[in-house]
Amino acid sequence: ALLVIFVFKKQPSNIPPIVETIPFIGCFIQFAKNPLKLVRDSYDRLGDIFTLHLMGFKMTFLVGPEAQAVFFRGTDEELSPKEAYRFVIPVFGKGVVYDSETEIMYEQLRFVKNGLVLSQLKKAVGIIAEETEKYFEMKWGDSGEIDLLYEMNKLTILTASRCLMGKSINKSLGQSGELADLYHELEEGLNPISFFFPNLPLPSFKKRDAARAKVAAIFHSIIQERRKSTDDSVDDVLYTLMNSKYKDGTILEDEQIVGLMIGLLFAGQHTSSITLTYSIFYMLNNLEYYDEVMKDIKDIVQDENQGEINFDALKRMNRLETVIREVLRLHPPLIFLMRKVMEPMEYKGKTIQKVTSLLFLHNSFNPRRFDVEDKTPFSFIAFGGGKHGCPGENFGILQIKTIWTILSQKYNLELGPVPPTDFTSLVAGPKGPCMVKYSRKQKK
Ligand code: X2N
Repeated sequence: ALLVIFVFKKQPSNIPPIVETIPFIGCFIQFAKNPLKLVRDSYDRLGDIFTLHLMGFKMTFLVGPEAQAVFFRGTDEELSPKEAYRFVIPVFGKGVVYDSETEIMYEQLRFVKNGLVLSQLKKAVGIIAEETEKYFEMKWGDSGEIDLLYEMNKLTILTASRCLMGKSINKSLGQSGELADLYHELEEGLNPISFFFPNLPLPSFKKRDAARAKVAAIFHSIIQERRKSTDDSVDDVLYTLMNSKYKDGTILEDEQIVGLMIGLLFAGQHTSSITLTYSIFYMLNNLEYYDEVMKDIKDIVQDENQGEINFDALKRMNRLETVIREVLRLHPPLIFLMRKVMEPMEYKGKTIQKVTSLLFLHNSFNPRRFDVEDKTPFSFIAFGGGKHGCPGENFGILQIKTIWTILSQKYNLELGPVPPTDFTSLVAGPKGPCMVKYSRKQKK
């Protein structure tokens, strides 16, 4: 049994707090077990704005479209993402993403967006399809049993890194997966503990720093090679970054490009592989949607495009898109988006102080909800919103659509019920292993 101590601290604000807590730790234990349940229970009791005490932090939660609007409409001066996400700096690097002046951060965001414009996405589909085809032919064969999450993670490392850095990355990834292993060690540093204690001398942090140095060396050499290369057919995200200029006319430092690459590779990999895995589980546990998706693949890809997968065909696969969005609504890989409150803000007569977060509420699986457009602002926030809205949204969805279109035409799958969520990692995904049996479909 848990010892519950009642503490009545002087509250710095007039937002209802959870009072039955252990000093300092607060309700961290319930939070660590199932953060969404704790927040949902608190929402039922206290409404759409409340404060939880966690490990010495006081976190105010904003729940639902109305409350979330405050979050997304706040300026960087009022609600700082930089201050809330400091713990990613040792992994991504100094001077990039959330560790740069607000102006510079927005310019870097613009460079990333330029690397993911429509013309680039159209090319990305071809690259993702090529890597995916190769992967299944080399690794899966005719039949077997695999951990789907693990496999999709391996595959999205390949596809995302090819789209970011072109073929130059294959050498490093090919060498007995050296980069993949290094990358894994690097990411061990991005755990929930590091969020609460960014400066704790954990053993994994030494590994993290060593791994970052090695990953950086590999990326630096790719940049150097690219500079010397006479091949002018390359134009991936790396190319865009190398040719971007800040407003003052300067270009990105190599160290900044390396940091952005590490951040983007992380962003493009875990969120996608988790969402892809959950989407597959939902489709095969709700065959009515599986059938609809497969009919679209037959009509659009096989009949109209003679089996070729391209951007326009994928764009028209609406049911697959609504399945993915519904999975994201039910299982957002990023369960909290955070800001540090720099200046107290008002919501419904309540003063918001300290850190603010927000999340999603569970419901039943119904992709058809997206058949009618919901015009409520900030009702779907798997990709965030406002000025910091995810620049990778289209890329991520395309990546999932491409991989599923190829996988589902090749194989029949056999799997169990939808797995519960593992909240012990920073990006929340299905509890593994997610064992799946596959066998090659007979060619008709
Ligand atoms: C008691 C461990 O401690 O078992 F990546 F360029 C790249 C998301 C920040 C989530 C913080 C949960 C704490 C569980 C503790 C880029 C694609 C981004 C965007 C359980 C036993 C990164 C911290 C999660 C606290 C919940 C950071 C990502 N698009 N990717 N058990 O977002 O965007 C990027 C952006 C965050 C959190 C927590 C536990 C740009 C334990 C042990 C203990 N959370 N959480 N991205 N817990 N335990 C990203 C946003 C940015």
